[in-house]
Amino acid sequence: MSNPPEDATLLEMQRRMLRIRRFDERASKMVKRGQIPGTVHTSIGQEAQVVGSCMALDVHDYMTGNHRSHGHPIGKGAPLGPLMAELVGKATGVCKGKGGSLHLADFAVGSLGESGIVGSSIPIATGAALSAKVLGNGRVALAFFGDGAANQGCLYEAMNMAGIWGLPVVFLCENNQYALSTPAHTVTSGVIADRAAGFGIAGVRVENGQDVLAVHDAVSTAVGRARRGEGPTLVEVVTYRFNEHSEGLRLGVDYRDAEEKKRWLELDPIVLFRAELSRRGVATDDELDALEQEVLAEVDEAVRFTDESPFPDPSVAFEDLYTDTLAGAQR
Ligand SMILES: Cc1ncc(C[n+]2csc(CCOP(=O)(O)OP(=O)(O)O)c2C)c(N)n1
Ligand SMILES: [Mg+2]
Repeated sequence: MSNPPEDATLLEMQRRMLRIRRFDERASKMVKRGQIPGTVHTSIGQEAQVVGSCMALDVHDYMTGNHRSHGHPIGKGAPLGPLMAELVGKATGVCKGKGGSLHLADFAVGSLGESGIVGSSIPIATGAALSAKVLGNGRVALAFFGDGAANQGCLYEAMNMAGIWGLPVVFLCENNQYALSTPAHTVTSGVIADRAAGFGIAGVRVENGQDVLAVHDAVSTAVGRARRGEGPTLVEVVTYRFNEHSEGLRLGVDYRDAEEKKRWLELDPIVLFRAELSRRGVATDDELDALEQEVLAEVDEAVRFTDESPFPDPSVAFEDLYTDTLAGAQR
C-alpha cells in the first residue's frame, strides 16, 4: 500500500478526471461538425484509470500511449489549450499541429507520444526506461496499451527484456474489455496480469478500475518498485469505455449487450468519486459544483485559444520530422 493521498490531491484527481471528460465531450462534438480532421478516440468512462495512473507518476516520468491517449497528458497536469489546438491541427498545438489526436506527444509532461499502430509504443516506453537506468536519472516509464494490444508479441519481447535488465517500467493494460468490436474474452487466453509471472516480473489486476484510488494505489506501488530499482510491473486495470470505439464510427452491429452497458454506465468514475469526496468531507456540494464550472470554463477557453490560433504554414511541413542531430548527420 502506498501512502493515502491528501485532500488537495483527491480534489486534483477529480479536477483532472473532469477535464478529460469535458475535453473529450467537446472534441466529440467538434469531430462530428468536421472541426477536427479524422476522428478521436475518447477516454470517457475510463478517466479513473487514466488519472489514477498518471498521478502516480512524477511530471517528468515518461509515458507512452496508443490511439486513445490524447487525454493522458491532461492526467499528468498539462493545460488544455495546446492539446485542443493539436487535435484541430493548429500551429499552437503541442506538436505544432502535425500530430493530431492519434500521434500526439507532450514532452512538457513526459509524454513521449502515442501511436495508432496497436502495441507499438510499448517498446518505446521500455527504451525510455533503459535510458533512465543508464543515465541514472531516477525516472520511470509507463506504457499505456489496451486489452487488444495485450495479444501483440511486442509486449512479451518488452516484458522479457525489462525483466532481464530490471528496467524501471510499468506496463499498464487498459482493459476496457473490447478491441474495437472484439470482446476480450473471445481472443484472450487466461488473465492478462497473470502473464507477468512467465517473465518473473510483478503482475497485478485492478478489478475496480472505476475507482481512481484503487488504480492510484496499485500504480503507485508499481512506480515505487521501479524507482527503487526493483524492476517492472504489469498492471491490468479493468474498465469500460462509455462511447463508441471512435467518435462518429457506425459499425451497424451492436456488439455490446444493453444490460452490460447499463451496468457499467452506473459505474461512472466521476460520479462515484464525487460521492466519495462528499462522504470524506473533502469538499462541500457547492465547492464540487464550482469545480465542475471551473473545468467547463477551462474547456471553453481551450476552444477559444484554438479558434484564435493559426494553422501552420505549409512551408514548415518538413520541419521537426527528425532531430537536429540526425538532420546534421545527413548533410
Ligand atoms: C497493428 C494494428 N492492428 C490493427 C489495428 C486496427 N485497430 C485500431 S484500434 C484497434 C483496437 C485496439 O483495441 P485495444 O488495444 O483494446 O484498445 P482500445 O481501443 O480498446 O482502447 C484495432 C484493432 C491497428 N491500428 N494496428
Ligand atoms: Mg480495449
